[in-house]
Amino acid sequence: MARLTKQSLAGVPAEARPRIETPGLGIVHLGIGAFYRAHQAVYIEDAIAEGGGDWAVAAVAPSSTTIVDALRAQDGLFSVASLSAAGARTRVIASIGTVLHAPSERSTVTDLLADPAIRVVTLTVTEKAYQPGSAMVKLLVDGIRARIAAGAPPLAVVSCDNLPSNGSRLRALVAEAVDLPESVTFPKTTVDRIVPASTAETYALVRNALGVDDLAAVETEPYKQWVIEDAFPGGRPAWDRAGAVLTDDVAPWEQLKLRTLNGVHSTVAYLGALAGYETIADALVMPGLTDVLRRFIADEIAPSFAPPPGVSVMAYGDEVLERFENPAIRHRTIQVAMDGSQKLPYRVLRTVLDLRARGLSPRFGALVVAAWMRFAEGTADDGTQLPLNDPMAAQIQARLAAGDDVVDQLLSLTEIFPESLTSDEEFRSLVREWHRALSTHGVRATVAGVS
Ligand code: CS2
Repeated sequence: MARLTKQSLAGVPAEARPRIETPGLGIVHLGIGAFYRAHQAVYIEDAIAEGGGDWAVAAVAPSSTTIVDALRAQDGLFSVASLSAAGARTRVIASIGTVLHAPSERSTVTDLLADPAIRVVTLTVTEKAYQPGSAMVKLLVDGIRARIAAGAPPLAVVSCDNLPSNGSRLRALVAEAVDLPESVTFPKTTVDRIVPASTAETYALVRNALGVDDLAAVETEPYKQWVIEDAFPGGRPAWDRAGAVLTDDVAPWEQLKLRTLNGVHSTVAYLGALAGYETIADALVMPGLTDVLRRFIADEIAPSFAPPPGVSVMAYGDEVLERFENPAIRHRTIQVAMDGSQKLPYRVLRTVLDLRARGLSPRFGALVVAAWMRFAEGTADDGTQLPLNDPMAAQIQARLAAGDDVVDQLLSLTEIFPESLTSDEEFRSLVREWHRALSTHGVRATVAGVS
């Protein structure tokens, strides 16, 4: 079967064709994973369709060559299938203008980062890349240095990863190595769309819908959201006309999303994987689980922060649970469970800390921590092995090997657990109780027995 290309596009059903002709470049993006393709790439396409402008993307892969090869063979085109019980809608996206591989084309990337035509840089590089000296930070630093040498035309550098104050965090990492001029800003954003890793089924579904093969296709849910701090000194695509929220204050949205959606996602991932469920949607049928999640949201997540004006955390939480139940999205529990050492602090431990500061008991927060510990131990309730895919896997395994008390051993990982939590005896004993229940009775009985 023919591949998706500019030429084969004529044979693709009209309603699935791109909304735009790819314009000139205006954005460099680092990290071309499935999430990027189903989220920002779509917002950019829609913003160009609504408001015009030279805002096509130079998409840079930090390591993988597979995606580079796939997109190059397709003139940068790829498709996004949004799936729900009501059916699928597939559309081809044309907002990527060129594709680069950072390790082998580094100087092309740094030249582009210095090019005045580029006015926005976006990043989806996952939590673990936000470390001093990471390849991503070095690349940005070199690019921004070159840009300063070229007269520092205005630039906005936009982190689209699930971290609190992502823009400030990225600015701090870059500022360690370079004196940042005022013409370079780091707007904060909150991104949201559930995008599982593509599988053979994704490619088959898209082949059926388009009549051509697309090896860069992604599947996702119909929902998407993007809240962006409006600080773009060199201009930006008309994202507001593409459904994004442009605001002065991203923080309440970020807390809402990280603590509710991501916090609950991780909870379902650990409990679900331990109980033997393959996907998030499958795990939600576990008797008693949605009651536990609703109580976690009502008793602990909602009181831990001030939501955006007019937003009810409970209503948002119910919408999140409905999204997780989408039967057409096969998001694997072990995919969401990966990198727990990087995710738990922002998704769950901040909620726990804020509750403790208010003198409230973090009962369900402790359950998530205990479930993560059981997951890290590597064996599901039915004896199946669970993969510990985590940049701290070696340290976690070393602690588990160092002593019999799993809770004490893992709570002593200071990169994950702040001192105020490890010295909190009430928290420790809550984690210990849940860990004992999960180890002795398993997840299903523990969840069903929550009163
Ligand atoms: C998920 C997120 O994999 C994970 O850890 O919680 O990728 C989640 O699907 C997105 O943040 C949704 O916007």
